[in-house]
Amino acid sequence: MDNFSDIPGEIFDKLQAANQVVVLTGAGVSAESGVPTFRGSEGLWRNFKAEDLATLDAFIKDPSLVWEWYNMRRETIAPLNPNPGHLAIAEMEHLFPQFTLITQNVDGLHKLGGSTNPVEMHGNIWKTRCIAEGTVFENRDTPLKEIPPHCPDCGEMVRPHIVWFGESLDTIVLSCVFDAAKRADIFFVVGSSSIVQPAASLAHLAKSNDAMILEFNLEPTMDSDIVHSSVLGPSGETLPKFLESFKSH
Ligand code: BJW
Repeated sequence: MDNFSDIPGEIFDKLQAANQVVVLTGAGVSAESGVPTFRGSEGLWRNFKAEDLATLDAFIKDPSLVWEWYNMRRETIAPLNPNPGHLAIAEMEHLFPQFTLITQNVDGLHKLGGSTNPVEMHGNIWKTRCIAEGTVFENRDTPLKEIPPHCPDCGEMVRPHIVWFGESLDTIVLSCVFDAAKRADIFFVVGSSSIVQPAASLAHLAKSNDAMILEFNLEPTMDSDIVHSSVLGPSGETLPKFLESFKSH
């Protein structure tokens, strides 16, 4: 569906009555800001194999190579700004009694866009973690002063504070996102291919607890068969329009 007059009034009615609204975002929400997505023809992994760079094994084998890749991405992201999709999501926080923003993105653009407490499931590219003590530090150096960087406390190497393939997510984060999905009345999935677990299971969990699922994406995804409504188009355009239609409903 790409025409807002086609959205059944029932969806806006349910949204109006909703207590708990949850938004799950993926790389697509930041695409219009200039952050490359992971998959697809313009995706980051068109030229790199994920297992060469986004795993602990890759980091142990060649920390400098992995840090070079992150350094390059940090330099790409640093000058970028939130787009109208991020701003619409930040506004949603004020429209519903309970609102949870869950993001798979590591770019930090939701916070820059005004969202107060995004749950960053996969970590944050502006944070590093000491491989010896696990201490997390903010590091905004672009470019990095040294590759690989070292811990300001103990001098050991640090790694990106990011969840790589095969790694478990933080248990507090996991219980927070599963709990939010279970309690959701309305669950939005914005700009995610819905391929990567456990994030991809959240909409299914919400649906099995009777939530209405709304998807915003350029194209149909793995979730499209379980959604109540799929809004096709760039989320920087479709989300603000959807919100305006909702507010005037
Ligand atoms: C737009 C748009 C616009 C574009 N507007 N839309 C069960 C079965 C098989 C495998 C597994 C399984 N459970 C776990 C796994 C393993 C793995 C996994 O899911 N693999 C899949 C590939 C199958 N998961 C894990 O390893 C996770 N850990 C875990 O589960 O631990 C327990 C365990 C371990 C091992 C085995 C079993 C259990 C950890 C996952 C960590 C994910 N990390 C990454 C990379 C971090 C590196 C980094 O960023 O530096 O996080 S993967 C990468 O994908 C990144 C993203 O957050 C994540 C999701 O991608 P996303 O956001 O959906 O982006 P894209 O590019 O895929 O899609 C973009 C979408 O936007 C597209 O649909 C476009 O159409 C759309 N779009 N422009 C609107 N303008």
